[in-house]
Amino acid sequence: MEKVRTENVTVVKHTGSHYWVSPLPLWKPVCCVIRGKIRTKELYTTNPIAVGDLVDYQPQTGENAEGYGVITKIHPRKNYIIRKSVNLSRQAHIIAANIDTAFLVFTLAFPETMTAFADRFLVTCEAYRVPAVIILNKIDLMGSYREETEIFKEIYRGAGYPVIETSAITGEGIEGLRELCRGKLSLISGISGTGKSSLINSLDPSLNLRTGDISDYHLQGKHTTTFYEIHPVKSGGYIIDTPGIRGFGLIEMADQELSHYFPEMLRVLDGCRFSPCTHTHEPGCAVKEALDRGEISPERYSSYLGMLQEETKYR
Ligand SMILES: Nc1nc2c(ncn2[C@@H]2O[C@H](COP(=O)(O)OP(=O)(O)OP(=O)(O)O)[C@@H](O)[C@H]2O)c(=O)[nH]1
Ligand SMILES: [Mg+2]
Ligand SMILES: [Zn+2]
Repeated sequence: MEKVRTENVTVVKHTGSHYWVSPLPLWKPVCCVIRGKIRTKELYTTNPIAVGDLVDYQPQTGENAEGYGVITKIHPRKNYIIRKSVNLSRQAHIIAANIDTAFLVFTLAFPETMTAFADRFLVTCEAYRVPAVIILNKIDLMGSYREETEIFKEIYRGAGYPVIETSAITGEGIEGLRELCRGKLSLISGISGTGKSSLINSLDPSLNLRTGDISDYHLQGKHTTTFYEIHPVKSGGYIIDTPGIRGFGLIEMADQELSHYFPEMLRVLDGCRFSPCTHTHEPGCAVKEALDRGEISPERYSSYLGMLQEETKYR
């Protein structure tokens, strides 16, 4: 039998205590567990290992052991996306590691999914140097939200983020998405029911991922996708499908640091008279001047203020 690589393999699926790992591009998942202590720098995370992580494992030997292994080492991460749970434990959860692009899926047909969530997610992407792309999905339903759609696009393109529009139903925008995914490991994230799994199915129908029934989404806690899992896409690239997230808690960061994760603020903040500047009450603040000139959107600025307050409150 041909020997399959056991070092530097990618974690392709995470379910509770099990991690499926596979050498890429060869697709041959092996089911692994962690035994003993795995050294990671992050403290207080609910998961020491996440999809996208590169690990070494020891294949199990003996009867019926084929296809099983024990993870022995985790390699340093290029980047990762982490969120704090919004409940009292404030425990952190690593969503995925070593990703090239983070897609954030929105749909204005569910107006609740708007900017506060987007901005928290985007700040985390900036803090961990993950390029983010916003997807406005279900544009086939956007007829009655045309104005909101235009405003939304203006805010995020103005902040410096690509915004693409798609429909998993009509296929609009799917070719563009396909090009962005080719040759990359992409994360697809967003609240439940925005169409993440449907979009991946549009890219590669042979994956046949389970998608939700729209009428169920009014029930609280409904999540169709329940695992973090990497899927190889036929036209090239790998996509991580994720369960919908309801709230996105920011990891602690210093007040002075936060504005560095708003690209439109980072562009101008060297011009602030005071350094560090919180861009709230300080005179000669270049961020507030840019806000007055309309170069920074009031929505994004007020999101920034909200995060500042929240961070202070939890400290
Ligand atoms: N009209 C329309 N419906 C869509 C589109 N994309 C997805 N849907 C529908 O939205 C519902 C939810 O789609 P899913 O792909 O399961 O959503 P999800 O984001 O993966 O949801 P979770 O796995 O729970 O996080 C399904 O009924 C889809 O058919 C779209 O572009 N247009
Ligand atoms: Mg899904
Ligand atoms: Zn300032």
